[in-house]
Amino acid sequence: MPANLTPEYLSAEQRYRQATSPQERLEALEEMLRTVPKHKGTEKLQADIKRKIARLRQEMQTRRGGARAQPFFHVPREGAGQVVLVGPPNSGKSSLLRALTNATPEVAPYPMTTRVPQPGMMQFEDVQVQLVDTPPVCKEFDEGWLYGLIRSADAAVLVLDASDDGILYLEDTLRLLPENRVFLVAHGAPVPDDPALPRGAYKRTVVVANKCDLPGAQDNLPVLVELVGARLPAPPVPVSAVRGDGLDALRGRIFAALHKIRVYSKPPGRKPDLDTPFVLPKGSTVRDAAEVIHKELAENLKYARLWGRGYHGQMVGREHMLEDGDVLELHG
Ligand SMILES: Nc1nc2c(ncn2[C@@H]2O[C@H](COP(=O)(O)OP(=O)(O)OP(=O)(O)O)[C@@H](O)[C@H]2O)c(=O)[nH]1
Ligand SMILES: [Mg+2]
Repeated sequence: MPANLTPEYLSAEQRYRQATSPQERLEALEEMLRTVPKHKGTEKLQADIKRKIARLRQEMQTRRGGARAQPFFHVPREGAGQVVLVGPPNSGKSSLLRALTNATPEVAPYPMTTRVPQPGMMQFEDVQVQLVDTPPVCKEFDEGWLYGLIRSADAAVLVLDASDDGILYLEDTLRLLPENRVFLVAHGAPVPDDPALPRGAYKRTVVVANKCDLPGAQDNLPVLVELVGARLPAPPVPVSAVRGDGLDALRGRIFAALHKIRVYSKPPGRKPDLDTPFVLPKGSTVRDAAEVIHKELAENLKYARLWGRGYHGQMVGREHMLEDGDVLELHG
């Protein structure tokens, strides 16, 4: 037992020993983790506390759930699209939700913190994207709704811990996802259209290696890639939820994974409304946009004028394919 434990720590430890309910034990353990001096000499002790917390949370969950209770969570879509944050335990999914949105999910230095999904809205330029923090994908968290939630999302962010040299959890994650019919594909990739698979099982995915601010991360990341790189949908992009590295670029990548475009409407003779884009699937045509912008007009649309990449008000037909950022003036 390290000698320099503080009185706060010792009293938390005493409370832990005298606790009469799992909730009390959990609170005492969390207090112990907060107050234990953080240095080399206490590393084993810290790890031991974290293990106890993880195990206790697991037990409490099982007890609450019971044999018949089938928890189920569904998150209604909002904004330009729904993107799930998935990954092994403790990789920083909740921290990323905190960093990218106004949501404040619980963050803690041990695995199995998140037990229910939590959404938050991420601003990217002039659109809002819904991010959903989820429980870890690991065999300890065994609730089928998690995979249903991932399958029904529009895209995913796979959050890895760049500083973690133990990949056992990650191995589990990469095995469990396909076992539960979730197939992660690169975010620019065409989604395979296999009728044998349930709809939406392929998820365009941005892979991030979080915690790149930690000293070990730089050396560890290439090792991680060496070990599991072939099974990742894309090379991991280093980010830090805590320090903010790479987060601006990440917002753009997440929007790109949605495969959507923004189209702005310009009423004839007036200025375009550049504040509120219409968000449409990539590949949408002038006709598709008209359906959304002005349904009645869409039916007898004569022509449209376009401003955007390479266009300066030229006339385009109904089948003209639009691009992100196009400004459209509809004429009926
Ligand atoms: N240094 C550093 N620590 C981080 C970073 N992101 C998260 N952490 C820490 O990693 C631990 C786990 O973070 P969480 O956000 O709770 O991880 P999670 O993936 O949501 O964990 P579960 O809900 O248990 O699956 C906490 O101690 C965080 O403070 C980061 O970018 N840098
Ligand atoms: Mg979490």
